[in-house]
Amino acid sequence: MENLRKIGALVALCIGCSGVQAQPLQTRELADGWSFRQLNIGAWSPAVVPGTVHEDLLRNGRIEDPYFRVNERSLQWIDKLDWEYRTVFDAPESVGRDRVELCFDGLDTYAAVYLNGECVLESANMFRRYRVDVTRIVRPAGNELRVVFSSPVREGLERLTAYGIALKANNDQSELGGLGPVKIAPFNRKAGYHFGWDWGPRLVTSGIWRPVRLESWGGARLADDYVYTLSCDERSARMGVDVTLEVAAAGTYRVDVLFDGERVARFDRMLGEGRNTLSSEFELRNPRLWWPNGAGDPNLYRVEVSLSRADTVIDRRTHRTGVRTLRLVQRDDADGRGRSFGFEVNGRMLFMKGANWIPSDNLLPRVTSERLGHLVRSARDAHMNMLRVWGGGTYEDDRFYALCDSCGILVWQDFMFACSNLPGDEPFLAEVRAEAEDNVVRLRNHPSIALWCGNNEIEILWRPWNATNKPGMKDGYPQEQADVLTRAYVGIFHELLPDVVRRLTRGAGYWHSSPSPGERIPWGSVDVTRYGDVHNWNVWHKRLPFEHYEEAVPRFASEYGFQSFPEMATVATYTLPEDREIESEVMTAHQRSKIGNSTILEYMARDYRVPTRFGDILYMSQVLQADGVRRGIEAHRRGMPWCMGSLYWQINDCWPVASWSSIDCYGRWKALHYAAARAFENVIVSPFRHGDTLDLYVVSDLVRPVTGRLELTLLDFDGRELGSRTLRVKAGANTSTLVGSFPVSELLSGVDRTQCVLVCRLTGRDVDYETLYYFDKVKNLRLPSSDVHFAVRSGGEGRCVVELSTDRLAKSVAVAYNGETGIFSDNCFDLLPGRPREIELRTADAPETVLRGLTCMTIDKTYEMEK
Ligand code: BMA
Repeated sequence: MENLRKIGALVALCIGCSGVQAQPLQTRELADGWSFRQLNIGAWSPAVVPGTVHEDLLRNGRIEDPYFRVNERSLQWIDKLDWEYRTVFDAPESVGRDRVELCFDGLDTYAAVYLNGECVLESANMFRRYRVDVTRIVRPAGNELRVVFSSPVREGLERLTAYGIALKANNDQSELGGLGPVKIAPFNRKAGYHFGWDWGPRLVTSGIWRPVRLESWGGARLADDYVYTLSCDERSARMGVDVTLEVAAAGTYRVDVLFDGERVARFDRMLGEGRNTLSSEFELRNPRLWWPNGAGDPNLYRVEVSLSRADTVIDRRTHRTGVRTLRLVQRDDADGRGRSFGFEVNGRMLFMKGANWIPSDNLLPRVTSERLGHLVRSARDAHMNMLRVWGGGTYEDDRFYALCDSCGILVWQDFMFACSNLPGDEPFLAEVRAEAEDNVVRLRNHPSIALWCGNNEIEILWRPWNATNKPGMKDGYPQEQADVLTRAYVGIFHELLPDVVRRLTRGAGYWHSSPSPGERIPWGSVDVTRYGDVHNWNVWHKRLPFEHYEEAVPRFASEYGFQSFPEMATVATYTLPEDREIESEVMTAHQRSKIGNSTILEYMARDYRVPTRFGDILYMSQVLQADGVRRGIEAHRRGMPWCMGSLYWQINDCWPVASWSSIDCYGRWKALHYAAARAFENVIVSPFRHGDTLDLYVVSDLVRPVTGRLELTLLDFDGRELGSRTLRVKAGANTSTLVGSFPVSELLSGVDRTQCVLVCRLTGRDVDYETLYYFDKVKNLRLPSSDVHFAVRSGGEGRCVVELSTDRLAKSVAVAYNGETGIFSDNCFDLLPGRPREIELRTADAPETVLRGLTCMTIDKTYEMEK
């Protein structure tokens, strides 16, 4: 279908006495009529743009689903070949225009573009947008557009040879890719995870992965506008706006800037050919500030910029932005032994609650707006206010940041570098510079962007400021090569990238690496829990118990986490029944951490018991992950204001796999996501035991103190009350407060600790929160056999309400509808006798149908199997 969009409803007009032809810019999406084939070989097959070679092969029935069983292994030939795409299009609107441009929002990765046989672009960076002047070449009809992709593997190998120094990239699964030990990922400006990761397959894609279009314009066009907050409070805001025009024909132009429908700037200027930037400031009275989720509303304003010539609007840009100030605050501690690390929004320090974000598919164009929307809304619904877009993936689509803007989710934005050292030759640096400029400009209007961060884990691996080569990635390099690579590191992360952020934003924050104790602080020279941000992998990679989270509370936890398997409904999509053993070939192909299964089982044996049935192991792994990561979240929040952020690794998946995610690749919430939603509420009660003492904390992110009653009730597993006490509580605003401390023996007063639970419930003006505390590990509890009962009623259009009740304590109840667990409003919680609970299910099915399809898992059921 032809898609011709006219900017403004106007046709070409000849206005007044100026005699100037003013025509609106016209955009033609080039999404149709594409076909593809291996370069110069065989017949053309239909293709979809945006897309990738892998998707087109799949759609044409030439390969099998790469995510099914071990199919990935037999698809490694695709990245060794060259491919070509072509389409033919008409462009009558281009006739007589000053400028016609071919615009690519993303080419993955090594592409040569030919229009009517002429090479108009050669690209080598999937993260950049390209705009090519084709005025001379385009015709009114029958244009042939051809894009040739050369093998990213061959290109990577050529770059490695030219550079002459091998680079380390542990996550590059080169063996699987048929390259033996040779790592090429760091030489390409292409998503690192495409080469494999410890949660992802190796599928090295090529393709026109983002939209392509033709823009025809006369006179000038709006290249960009940047609207920013200089200062603001509830009474007024001082704003700035920079509008950049691309002028093809010198002349007089008018630019109007509308903010929330009101004109806030008008420029009437005589402009010369080339780029022109016009700047202005304006005031807003009583602005509705943009607040992160939980701190207020994420208010957005509509910005409209129009460009006119001779009274005709020839180009228009609209978007939404927010009014807010944001600072990364780092202050030296009074004792000189540390430095704070926290985010201040609109003058208020906010605790960052959230997770790390990876790309949502290996075949990126498959990530629909629905999938993105579901994930970002799931972050919001779990009371998160920050996502970290991790450096081994991609700079996300505009849609993602728009969703974050409207959900109040701040974005810690890594530049796309992760876990490898990097070349520092001029062509590479030129790509990095262009990519950084392009993405900073593309994303800087989003109020959600909180911080630009140079890279993921390269500083900690490379240790540029440490005198010796050990320990670290430098190991094995002769000194002169190590010096070259250190120079490359410093050049990119301490010069080039901060310079781009400084030049192209009004004061956006830059942090050179995550994790880092701070600018040029050698690793090992300070206690990292006192400085900067921390990736705490002592739990999991070093197998320390979950209690370690409580002992090592950092200033900002930007990564920590634990794996689980996806639920059975997800496992069923990539396995056959005979694969359903966790050590089967197929299950291990969907478990990319070499220590994955053994680590899960080791921790499971410590705190729970390892069930024998496959489905029970999947379930138990989720219960374990939820409990472990929740402990981390609560430890970080109790550590407020010393600690000001807790981002677990990781919220999403890129394919069906065992991983650290809290939502699987089909959008199903794991037990962790439900647990995170409870642990990230604005006000929580958090019990913490040390020795024979149980401390009770109230952690609050609210602006005013919390006053209320904290009821502590000891119950046995049949629901009988064994004791209770009530505390009047006053907890500080925006901090963590110890509200009570009790000897465990006093709380238990003779009751067997394996047969009771302490219900801690805080009620008050802004709060109604309940949490349960057990006095022993779950494996030691004498869990009774529970009998969970369901009742279902309609919850209005498209929803059912499921009421759960039980006769005895039901631990970690995971309700499933037609075998699916991660689709309820809440799930995987402990259910107490006499305390029914309601959860919601989005479904068009009738309540009676839903009732018939409900089942549930509980810990006691998995234990019973072993009896
Ligand atoms: C972190 C991440 C990823 C990795 C994860 C789990 O450090 O940055 O590299 O997937 O650990 O190992």
